[in-house]
Amino acid sequence: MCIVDHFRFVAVLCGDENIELRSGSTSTILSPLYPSNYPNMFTCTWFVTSATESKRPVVEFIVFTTELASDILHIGEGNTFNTTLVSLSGFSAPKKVVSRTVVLWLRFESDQGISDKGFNISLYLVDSDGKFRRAMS
Ligand SMILES: [Ca+2]
Repeated sequence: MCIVDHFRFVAVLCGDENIELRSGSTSTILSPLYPSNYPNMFTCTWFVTSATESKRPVVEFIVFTTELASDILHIGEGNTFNTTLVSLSGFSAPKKVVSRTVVLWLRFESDQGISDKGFNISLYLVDSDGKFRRAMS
């Protein structure tokens, strides 16, 4: 979500967003200002929760492109930022990340300088098998 006013000042609203997924439904996460380049010095967080105890959130990457090693998307499990599953930058996103728990979080942090398009991510639920998977295809 973004707001552009008459003075070409751009305020980006993102972060502290909670997404509850239900079985059979999908949701989308876009980097701020997508498909334009994301802003510098920016942090966005999302918590994705499965509404069904037996199912786990899946993050599927449609587009991922950020400044390598500088603008990083962290994905982890649980209600805090303690458990990180993957930290992604550049073009090296896996196809999917499957959570082991009902809550998955994403945190994107951009530094100053070079920006890029960012990401377009699809979210949905799968049956739980208790394993973290990082599918490459
Ligand atoms: Ca950057």
